[in-house]
Amino acid sequence: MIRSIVSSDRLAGAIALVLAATGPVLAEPDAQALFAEHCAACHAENRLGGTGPALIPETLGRMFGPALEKVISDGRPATQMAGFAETLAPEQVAAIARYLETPLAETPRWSVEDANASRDLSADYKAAEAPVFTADPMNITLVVETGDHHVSVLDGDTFEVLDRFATPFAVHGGPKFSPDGRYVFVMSRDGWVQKYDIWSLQVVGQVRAGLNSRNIAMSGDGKWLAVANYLPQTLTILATEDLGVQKIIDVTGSGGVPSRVSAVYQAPPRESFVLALKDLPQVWEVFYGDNPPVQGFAHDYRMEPAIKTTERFPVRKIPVSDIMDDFFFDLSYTNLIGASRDGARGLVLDLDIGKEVAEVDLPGMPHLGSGITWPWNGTTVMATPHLKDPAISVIDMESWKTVKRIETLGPGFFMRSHSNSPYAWADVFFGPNKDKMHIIDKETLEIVKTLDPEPGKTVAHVEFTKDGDEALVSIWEDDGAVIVYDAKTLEEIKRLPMKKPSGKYNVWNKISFEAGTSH
Ligand code: DHE
Repeated sequence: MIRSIVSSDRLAGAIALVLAATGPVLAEPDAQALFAEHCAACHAENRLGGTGPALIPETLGRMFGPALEKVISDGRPATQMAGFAETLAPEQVAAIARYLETPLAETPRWSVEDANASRDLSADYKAAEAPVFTADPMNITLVVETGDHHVSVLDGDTFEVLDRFATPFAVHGGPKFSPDGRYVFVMSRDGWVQKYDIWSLQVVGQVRAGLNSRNIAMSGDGKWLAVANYLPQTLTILATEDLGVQKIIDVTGSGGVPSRVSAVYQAPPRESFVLALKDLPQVWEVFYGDNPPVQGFAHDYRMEPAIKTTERFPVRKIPVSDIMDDFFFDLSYTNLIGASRDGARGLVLDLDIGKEVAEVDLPGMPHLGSGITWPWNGTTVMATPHLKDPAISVIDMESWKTVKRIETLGPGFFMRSHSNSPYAWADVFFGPNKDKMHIIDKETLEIVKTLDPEPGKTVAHVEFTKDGDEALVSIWEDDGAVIVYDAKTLEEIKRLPMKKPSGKYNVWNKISFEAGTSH
């Protein structure tokens, strides 16, 4: 009896050995084990990221299927991601890709302690007493290069690259400057917030504020940075001084329903951050000032719970008739326009009284975050592109009526202008005319010129220099460029090679809340 057990054990062992030797042929690849062996050292066993980015559907964005398999096989140029084509069979690569596309079983937590433990302040950083360059610090322009995850720091007069620093993986949204323009903060989709000292041209440090984040907003006093998160469903408040986590606010409605935060916006005159929520018909306002304005606001709000003055970062919850996304604020930060969930209209919310006061006709999924304003015919107009409509809507901000719909060569993503420029620039991000850039006369509301800087290549996003004399345009390709145009003659002045340059951000235009740029 004993003999037979031993011999059957031996048999099982022999079968196991044969299976192991011929594994890829006889059995389905064990994706989890492959991940643990080849990927977890950088991306963490739980896939939430380590030195490499988080690998979960929420952070992979549009990198699915063959695109994901290609990165696993070939690696990513100019990053630490090596290719595994030599080590892994194609079916093993495919199995890992499917595993990465699978949502996590449980929503992970990210506590104040977790976030603070991730904080990494550079030991080499030494704050300079004054800018270490002769360029005008107010005319520095940053270029986010998503091709190899870097930011280039440009002298806005000579367009010389003063520095180029590595960022966390996949930066999204506009970097936010301290009110004096000295420091800038950038955020990656997997929740890392990096602080950079422009005067010293050095990275100060970074902290992981969330696991899957949307964007950041700077408080008017420069003390706090708010981070909007999808995962977990929270708002993280960081101290800008040392990147320490001050508070993580759970975003839940009545009945405990959690909501992702689509975006957080700064509202300096209100001393608040305003939150767009993805899953709740509410707009949240989080006050950071020392005296939250309870008295002035108390009469008409259906607040839940009531603001307590002793609480740090108290929350006001404003119920709205529909889920609202992608906000645009008037210059006084009293009214906000949000896109309705059906992408067909804009809702105007008066933040002072906490009520919707108008509806704006905005079919075709407006991209309000790119909206800009300018004075026109005795009123102020706001112009926004549409992600699903080849048109730009121009809205009167007093009557909230559409003044004009400007037909374009395709749906656009970004718009920009400058108070010293007679023109508004609008890209055509989607479709066959993605290589075009429209120039709109701000008075006649007509397209006066369409630029075609590099046929066949995506041309997008514009930023002006401090005085508005030049406009910088991205050739949004891996081997792309930033083209500098004379903003008056519309002639090309210079072409700077860049790796998939996306957004560009001029210090002065951002900290002075220039009307021609998004905030
Ligand atoms: Fe963005 C800004 C949301 C896809 C590049 N994008 C923003 C902002 C929001 C937003 C709310 C304003 C935040 C801020 O600057 O503080 N973006 C969204 C989406 O919901 C959307 C459609 C889907 C998503 O996957 O998140 C989306 N965005 C994209 C892209 O695919 C873009 C083109 C490439 C990328 O890098 O992901 C892109 N978004 C940008 C850029 C800005 C931005 C460059 C900053 C523009 C600026 O001038 O301030």
